[in-house]
Amino acid sequence: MAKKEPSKKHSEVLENTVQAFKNAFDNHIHHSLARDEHTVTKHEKFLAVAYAVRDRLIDRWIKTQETYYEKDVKRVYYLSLEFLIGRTLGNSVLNLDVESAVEEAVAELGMTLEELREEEVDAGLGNGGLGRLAACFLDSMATLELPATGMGIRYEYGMFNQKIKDGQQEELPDNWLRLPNPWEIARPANAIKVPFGGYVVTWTDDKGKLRNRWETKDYVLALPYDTPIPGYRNNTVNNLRLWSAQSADEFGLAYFNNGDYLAAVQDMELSETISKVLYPNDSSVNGKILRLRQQYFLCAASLQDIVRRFKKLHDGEWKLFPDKVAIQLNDTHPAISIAELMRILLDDEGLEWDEAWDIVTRTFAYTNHTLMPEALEKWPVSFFEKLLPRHLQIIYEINARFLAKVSLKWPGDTARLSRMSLIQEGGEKMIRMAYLSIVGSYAVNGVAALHSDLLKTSLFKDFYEFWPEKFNNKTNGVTPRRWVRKANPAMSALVSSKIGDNWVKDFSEIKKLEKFAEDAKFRKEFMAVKLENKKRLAAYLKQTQNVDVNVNTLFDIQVKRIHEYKRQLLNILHVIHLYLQIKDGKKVTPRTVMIGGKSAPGYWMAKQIIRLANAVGAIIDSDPDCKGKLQMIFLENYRVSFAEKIIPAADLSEQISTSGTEASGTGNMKFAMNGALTIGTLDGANVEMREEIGADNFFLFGLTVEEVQELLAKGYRPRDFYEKDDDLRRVLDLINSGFFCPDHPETFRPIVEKLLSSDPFLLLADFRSYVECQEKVAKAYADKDKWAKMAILNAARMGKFSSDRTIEQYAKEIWQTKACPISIK
Ligand code: OX2
Repeated sequence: MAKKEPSKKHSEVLENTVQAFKNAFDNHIHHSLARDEHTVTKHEKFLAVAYAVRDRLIDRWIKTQETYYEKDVKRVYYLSLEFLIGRTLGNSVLNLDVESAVEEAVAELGMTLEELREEEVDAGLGNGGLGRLAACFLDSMATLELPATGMGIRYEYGMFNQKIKDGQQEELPDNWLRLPNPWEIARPANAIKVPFGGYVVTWTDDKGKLRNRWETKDYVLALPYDTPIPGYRNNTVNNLRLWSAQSADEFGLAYFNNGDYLAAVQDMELSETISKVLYPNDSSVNGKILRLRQQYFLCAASLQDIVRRFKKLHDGEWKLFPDKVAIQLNDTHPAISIAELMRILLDDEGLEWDEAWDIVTRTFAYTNHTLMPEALEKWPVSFFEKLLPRHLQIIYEINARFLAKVSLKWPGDTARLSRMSLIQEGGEKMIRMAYLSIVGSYAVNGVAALHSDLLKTSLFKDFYEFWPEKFNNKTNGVTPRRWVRKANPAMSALVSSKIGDNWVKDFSEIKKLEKFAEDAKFRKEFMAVKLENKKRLAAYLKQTQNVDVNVNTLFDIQVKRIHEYKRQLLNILHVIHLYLQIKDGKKVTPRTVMIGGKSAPGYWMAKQIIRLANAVGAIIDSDPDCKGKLQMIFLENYRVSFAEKIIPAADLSEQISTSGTEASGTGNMKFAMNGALTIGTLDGANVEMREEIGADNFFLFGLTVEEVQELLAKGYRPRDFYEKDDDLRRVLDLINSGFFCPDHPETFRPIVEKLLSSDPFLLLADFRSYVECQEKVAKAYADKDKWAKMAILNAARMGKFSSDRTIEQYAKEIWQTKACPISIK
């Protein structure tokens, strides 16, 4: 018998030459996709390229995970119900530094990389800012070589696709996994059992101590799917672990044994619905029990996984846990983790309460993303009784101990006790998830300076008085790799030709561009790039929505979720005002106003706003007087890959929320980085952007937070503004007259009625200031050269808003984690 070859450890990494990529495409077309050159489809070519790139990621991924393990580093786990990744191919190719090799090799397939990129479907596992922030953070954590893992849910259906039919939003399911997802690797061997329901058993251990145990027969399996997350031009490849729900074997077995086959299969389906669909609500809660199941499913699977990894190196050394693990809660959605870790430490590991609580409160940190009351999660106690009885006990105990401490500090202050209780009494008893998050975490942060201050003075005032040291700010950021380098290749090339390309890694270097604002030739080049980007968007709009836009007009863009507080309606009121100006024969600066974004399916008013935008757009379109002067377009199905085309083409970015309502905003940052000027209020991160960019290069309008609060306190009467402002009155009267919907003239009356009666977001109070500010914008745009200067200064002064800066602060000030460089040799 032939002697067995000694097994070779697979440690060599694949080559990145053009030839190596060509061979890899060939190989994947044949062996992974079972196609030949005659039968391979465009999409399969994309898959072959993606597999070839993935192979290279995997080499580094394995090495990264090995190194973390060998060095026994402190790890960060970023827990989030949403990761809005978008497409991956372009980003991976960029970060791996194989752009030119892949580009050249792809030519062999008769395609360009750009064409192939269009084949990829977005991974739309998030609603908006919160989910996209998580995706930017993954990119930054890998780029900064931090030992970090993202954990979330692998929804079978992501954010719905928006169709505009007869001017109204329709939702279509996003069946993104119908086509194979080349980036993920299933790990069924690492599946985890997640219990639900059942009851709590109290028992006595051999030392005579009373202990608790959660018992149930109801389990769901959590299957991990891993996606590699490469850093920018280092060897780090971190992991994004998404859990998919599958029925646990034993679950259906009883039925199978009883011979009721169909009932068994039905029950299996029930458990699999947990990861079926993303709840499409941004900044508002959904009180459905399935959503609570999703949340616990993520928490239970993630915590078991985290604990298992810790025990591999440190079994029994529980005191070490906070030195090896930091868990960041992306809003309160994964807050049950706090109770889950307590349950594991108390019931499974046998720790005492004080020991366990000390570990928990040195492990978790919580990020708050909103002040909006409708987004503050509260779960009925009855849901917990049904689904998570042991966690309910634990939360009661946490609450009792916490309130005892509060009452020591403020004896007899019962009002404060009931305000601060984790349990809201009066009416149906509810668990306040934000309070659980604060009590169970060692750090609590807001996402922009203003927002973090408002947390301390309003929403969490009592908690701030009790634990001032827990509260801190981490101003959001976005990754310059995706949002400048990838989305805007032409501007990136121009910038790099002047200041080198290290800004992609160290975005503070973008400041070097400032001096070129004074260079007339550069200004021309910069605006030529903008024009190219506008043409690229125009071509895409023609192809997808069959609309013609004039690229020589001011591109005035507002893209984000549709929400009353974001005030798309104020934007529309201004457009109607411009329309009336044109009808009066006044001269206007030619503009193309674009509004895009999804409404939550059940949010009636947001849907009316979409409808109004489309109706006004259609009237303007049909009016020859407006030709070449004014156009309004609703951008259908706004999503990450669309944003990458829209944002580089903008001249003006609309960031017009009522002061005090938008926690940060991140779209605002993406626009400014790409050389758009902002018209905005002093809200969220706009405040800090304006500080950096300079007041002269920012179009500010509207009431400040203090003025808003004052106006509301003295009794806001929107009708007063209507009565004293002729332009405003004309606009509202025109809507009310049915002009924009002649067949059903009553359609938009509820919008006007709400504005005149309550107007909770103060559109009427800010209208005059907004219109005047827009006049300044129009004037400024007429002076092309001056505008170019301002645009360059905007791009050049956005260094602070890289998510690398944000993540550096999280790592240093919250997580206490350090970079762990990876060597592939
Ligand atoms: C969003 C906030 O509305 C937005 O202001 C912020 O920029 C983003 O989170 C990232 O921090 N759901 N989405 C948000 O908050 C919640 C809750």
